[in-house]
Amino acid sequence: MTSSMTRLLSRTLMATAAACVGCVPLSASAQFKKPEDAIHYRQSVLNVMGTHFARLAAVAKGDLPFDAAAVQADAAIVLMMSKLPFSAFGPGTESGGNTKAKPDIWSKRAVFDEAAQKMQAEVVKLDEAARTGDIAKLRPAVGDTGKSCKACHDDFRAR
Ligand code: ASC
Repeated sequence: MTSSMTRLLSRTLMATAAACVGCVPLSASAQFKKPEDAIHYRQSVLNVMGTHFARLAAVAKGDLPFDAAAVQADAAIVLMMSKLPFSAFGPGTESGGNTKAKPDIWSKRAVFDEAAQKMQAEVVKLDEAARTGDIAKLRPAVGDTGKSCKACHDDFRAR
């Protein structure tokens, strides 16, 4: 192979790898062998999202010092995680593991999807606010995001 062919091939591979970053949520939908695997996956993602969101909430409350870089990193993780859980609420994953998911998720799917999209939209704004480096912008975005978490939990998660 000539060196120009090698360069072209490596560029093509890099472009393919970059494009695949965006297909993670899609590919995730087909990869569960058992309902328990989907349940474990969505609980794990939501746990990581909640852990990093809780740090932002603590900063917003003044319980943790404002560190712009840490805030941006936490928000970026929340943003990525926010895209992942919903492909793991597929048909047949109502039960199996240790789930608190209510049957309404599957019987009122449009309402659940709307709540999910509301949270995802708030998280996009949260990430934008975090990237301003301005705690005055972070605070209301944390409040709005927290409300969207709570709304879905109130309706769709058993106590
Ligand atoms: C969190 C977390 C949630 C939300 C919710 C906001 O930190 O784990 O589920 O905030 O409690 O009301």
